[in-house]
Amino acid sequence: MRTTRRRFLRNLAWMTTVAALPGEHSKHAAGAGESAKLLDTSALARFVDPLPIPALAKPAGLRPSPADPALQIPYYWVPMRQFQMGVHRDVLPTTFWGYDGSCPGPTFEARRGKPILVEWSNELPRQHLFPLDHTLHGAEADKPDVRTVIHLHGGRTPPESDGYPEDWFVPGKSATYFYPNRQEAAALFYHDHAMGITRLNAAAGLMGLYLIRDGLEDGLNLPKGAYEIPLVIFDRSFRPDGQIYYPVSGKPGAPWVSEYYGSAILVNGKIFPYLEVEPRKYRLRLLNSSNGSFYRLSFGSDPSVVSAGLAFHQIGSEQGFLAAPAEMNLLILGPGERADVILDFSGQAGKEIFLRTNVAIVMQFRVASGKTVDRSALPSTLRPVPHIQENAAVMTRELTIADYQNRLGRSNVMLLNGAHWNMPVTEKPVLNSTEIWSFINLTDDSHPIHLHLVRFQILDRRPFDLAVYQLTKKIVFTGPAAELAPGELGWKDTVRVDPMTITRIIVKFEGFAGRYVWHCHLLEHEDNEMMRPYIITPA
Ligand SMILES: [Cu+2]
Repeated sequence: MRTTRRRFLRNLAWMTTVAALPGEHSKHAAGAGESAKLLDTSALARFVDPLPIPALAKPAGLRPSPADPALQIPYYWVPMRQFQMGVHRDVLPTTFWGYDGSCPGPTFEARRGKPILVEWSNELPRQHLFPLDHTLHGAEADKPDVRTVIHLHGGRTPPESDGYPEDWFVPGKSATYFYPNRQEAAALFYHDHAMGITRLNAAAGLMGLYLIRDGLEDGLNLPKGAYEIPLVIFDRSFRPDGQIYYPVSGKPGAPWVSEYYGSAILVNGKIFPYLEVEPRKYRLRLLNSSNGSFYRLSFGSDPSVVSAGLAFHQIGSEQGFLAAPAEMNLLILGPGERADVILDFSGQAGKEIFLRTNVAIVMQFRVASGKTVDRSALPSTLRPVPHIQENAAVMTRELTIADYQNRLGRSNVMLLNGAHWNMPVTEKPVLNSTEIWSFINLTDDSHPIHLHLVRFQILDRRPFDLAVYQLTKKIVFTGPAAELAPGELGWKDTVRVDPMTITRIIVKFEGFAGRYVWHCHLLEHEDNEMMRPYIITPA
C-alpha cells in the first residue's frame, strides 16, 4: 500500500514538472482565415464507429536469406497505394496513402532471431496529396514529387535496409529490405523517411506497427490475441469534403510550416472510436505516430479531461519490457514513442472508460457487464534492465538543438549541433563502444530525438542557464535533474528533450557498422535540417 502511494506521488512529481508540450494547446496550425474552411471535428458524434484493428501482414512465400542463402526465410510484398478510408461515420471518405492500402498499414508479427524480407513497392500516384516545399534540402524542384523509403523505427537493421533518407524510390519501383530481428521483444514502427518530404508522406498515412515477439514474452502470460490491442494514435485536420488538411506557410514558393497539429485525434484511423471490452485485463500497444503532437494520456470513467485517471501499468517502452510493471495514471507519449500498457477493466463491468489527453477525449471502451475468466497475468517482474554505468562511456558528445528564426520569430531552419544535413559527418562512434550523448536544447520546444539502429537509456534531464550558455558556452545548471517517468527507466530509442534542459542518454552502438541517421521526430523539424547522418565505424 505504502509503495503504491509513494509511486503515485512520484508520478505527480514528474507530471507537474513538464510544461506545455508541442501540440497541446494550439489544436491546429491553420493559417489566418483557414480554420473557417475546416471541418469542426470536435462537433462530430462521439463513439459511433468501432475501433478498427489493423490486419496482420502475411508472407507471400519464402526466399533465400541474404545472410545465409541456404536458409529460406519469409518474404513479404507490401505495396504502397492511394485509397479511400472513412475516418468517421459522418465524414466523407478521405484519400490516404497506406501500406497495403490501409492506414495504419498491416501489423507485422516477427520472432526474435527469425529474419524476414520485405519488398516495399511504390504504387502511389505521381502527384503528391500535399504542396511540396522545393526550398528544403533534398526536396528541390529537380526531384520527383512522389518518393518513398521505408524505415523500421527501432529495428536493429543493417544500413542498406534501414531506409536511409536519400535511398528513396519512385512509383513503379520497389526495394527489398532484410530485417534480422536480432533484438528483444518490442513494438517497432515502420514509416516513410524520404528526404525533405517525410512529414507529407507521413501525413498521407504511410505508417504501421511491427511487433517482435520472443520466448521471455511467451512465458509472461500477458493478455494476448483478442485481448492485445494496438492503438496507433495520430492527429489530422480535415476539410469539409473529408480530405486531410495540411497547412501552408503563406510564404510564396516556401509552404513549409514548423509544426503540424491536427484538430482530431484518430486511433487506428478513426475519430472518436469505441471498443467493446470484457471486464478483464487488456494489453494495449500504444504508438504516437503524429507528425508533431505530444499527448498526456490517461484513462477515466468519465469523459472529463481533468478528473483523476484510473491506475494502469506500463510494462514496456520503445525497446521492450521495463524491469517491472510501473503503476501510473498518466503517460506522456511524444511522436515516435511507444508504450506497452496493461489496463484492467475487471472492476469496471458495465461502465464506459475513456482514453483522454489533458485537452481532448480520444476514444471509449465499453466494458461488458457480468463476469469473465481472465487467466492472464500481470507479472511482478518482466525482464531485467541492466543499467549502463556512466564510466562505460568512452566519450561524451555535447549536441545542441536549435531553431534559427527570422525577425518575425518564424523558423527558417532547425539544426542539430549547428550542422546542416550535407555537412561532413561529425558523429562517428565505434561499433560496440558506449557513448553519452548530451542534448542541449536551446529552443522553447520539446523535441523527440531518435537514433536509428540503437537502443539507449536516459541518464537525466536537467535545467540549465540558457543565457549563460549562449554568452560563454559554459553549462551552469539551475536545478537538480528532473525525475524521470517510470516508463523512461527502460530501453528507449526516442527521448523527449525538454526546453532549456540538457538531456543525457547513454548508448552502446551495437548491431552493424555503417551509415545511419539521428534526428528530431517532429517531422516538420526533421524535414528542415533537424536530421544528421552518423557513421558507426568498425571496431
Ligand atoms: Cu524538433
